[in-house]
Amino acid sequence: MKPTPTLPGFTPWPEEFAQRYRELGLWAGDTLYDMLAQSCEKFAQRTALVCGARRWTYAELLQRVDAVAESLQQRGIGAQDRVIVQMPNRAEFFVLCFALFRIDAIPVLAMPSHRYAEIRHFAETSKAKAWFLAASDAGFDCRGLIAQVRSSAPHIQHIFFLGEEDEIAGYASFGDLYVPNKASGELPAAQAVAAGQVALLQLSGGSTGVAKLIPRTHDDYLYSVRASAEICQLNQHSVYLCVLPVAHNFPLSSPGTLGIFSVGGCVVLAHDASPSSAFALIAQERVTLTALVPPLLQLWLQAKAGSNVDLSSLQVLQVGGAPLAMEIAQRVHVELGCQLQQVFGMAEGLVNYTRFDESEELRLQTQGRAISPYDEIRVVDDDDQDLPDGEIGHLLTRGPYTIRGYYLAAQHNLRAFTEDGFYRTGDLVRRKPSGHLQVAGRAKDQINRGGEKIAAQEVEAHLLAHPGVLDCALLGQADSFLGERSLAVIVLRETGQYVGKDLSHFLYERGLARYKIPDRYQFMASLPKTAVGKIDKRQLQHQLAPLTF
Ligand code: AMP
Ligand code: DBH
Repeated sequence: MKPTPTLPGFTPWPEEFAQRYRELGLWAGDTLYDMLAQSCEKFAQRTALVCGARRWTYAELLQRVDAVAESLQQRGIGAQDRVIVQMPNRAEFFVLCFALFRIDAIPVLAMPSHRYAEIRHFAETSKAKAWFLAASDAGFDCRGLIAQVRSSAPHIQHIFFLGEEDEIAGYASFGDLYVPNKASGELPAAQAVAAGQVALLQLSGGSTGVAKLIPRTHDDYLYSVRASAEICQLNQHSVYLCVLPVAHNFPLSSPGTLGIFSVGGCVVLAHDASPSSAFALIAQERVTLTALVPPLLQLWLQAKAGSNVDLSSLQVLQVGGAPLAMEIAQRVHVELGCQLQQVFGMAEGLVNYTRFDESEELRLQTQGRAISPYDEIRVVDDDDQDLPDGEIGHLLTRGPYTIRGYYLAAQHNLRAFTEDGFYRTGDLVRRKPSGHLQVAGRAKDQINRGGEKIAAQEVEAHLLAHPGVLDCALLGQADSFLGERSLAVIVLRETGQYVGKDLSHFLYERGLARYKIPDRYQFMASLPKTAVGKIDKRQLQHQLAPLTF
């Protein structure tokens, strides 16, 4: 009998649910490493991964994974240790993650865009033992960042860089991991890792304070990946282009790169998100499937017009992460020559897809239906009373791959989940009798900036730390390209003392990721308040309504 989940701070499913999911065969008892190893048995010589000039077969990928697993183990990284993985779209991301799965260590999936404020928080919450990052990301020099994180997170014993020429004195480079530093180490049998254990910590977009960590087990994550691969009809001939940041839940698991690995297909990594790079890779590698957020889709449509690039291999274009306008959805088939699949998902679990055989109306006008017949969906009013189909309400969900609690967040979990374990998504939806959902808005205090989620409270807390700021509120404002941009409404202690640029610079200096820095500022004498003295954002939005970008 394998051990039951042991990571403190992880909320397991109640035993009766876990047992049911196992009996139904949804939780198959394999780890994410087992999945890769199984594909390697069947498809050893097929290409698993294309990254720049590098092309690795499944056998070559697995061999690197095992070498790195051994190296990590010899450096003292082991069962349930947390490791911050902040990697760009490079092959090493997979080598590292599968190696960590192999030794039962837990990647904390940070984004390359994250800076001191975020990394410090992940490090402190997870008590990570190691941190992997790219030495320079788009001109950003990480030396200062490392020094800051080092001093606030002494438990980080290892820092590894990815890069060719970007060795930094005193730190190890990723390449060193291919060479085990001692001869002795033997890996424990892969079967020693229990599939019920936490496999990875995903990030939530957050709606309060700071991003919460999302514990996903091998069993639940792999179920969502395999079921997604089936819905998307993937097979060993599928070629997936990964344009979005590789660690994000959408390109990782819906069905994404892991879905491709589960069927013996090929993952092609785009090193940048520009349409020209993506188009060249699609033509060259005969890509069949990719996933975008709505603003990227708009850039693709623009770039495709008037270009004679060959996208004929592309069968399916998935779009998700943020609301997609009907007018744009309609253009996919006509202008790009492939089928649109809408994906409405969340790193906490539930993922919805439109299916290929559904009517055009469903495919263009809904965000799909849940992966699993065992996903439980409720649409409720403000008092948690169920609403009839067709009415807009709060989406609550529970199921075989939706978490029962954020990691180490007991207080927050009381609000984010119902007593009987439904996750309060914060999304407002309308359900059709067929089970299809239409996203109609959101109740959470979050801004969805082209798929990148910003918790208003997090940015407000940083703004309030500025000595000149008396009061503030971060709002989303409609934007035809990003869907929403952020607007900071500021009350200064002394009128005219600071301008937006000063505040942006302040946030930047505090190490806030760039996408969270407000797009624009509005200065006011005071903010409208509710009866209990909270900022009345609805009223504020109303007052500012005539403003456009
Ligand atoms: P996160 O919790 O950070 O993983 O973000 C998930 C959230 O992104 C969902 O709860 C929605 O608010 C939003 N989202 C994801 N996909 C879509 C979509 N297709 N349409 C509208 N909103 C979406
Ligand atoms: O936005 C998301 O987080 C998201 C979108 C589509 C997601 O997590 C997913 C699919 O799995």
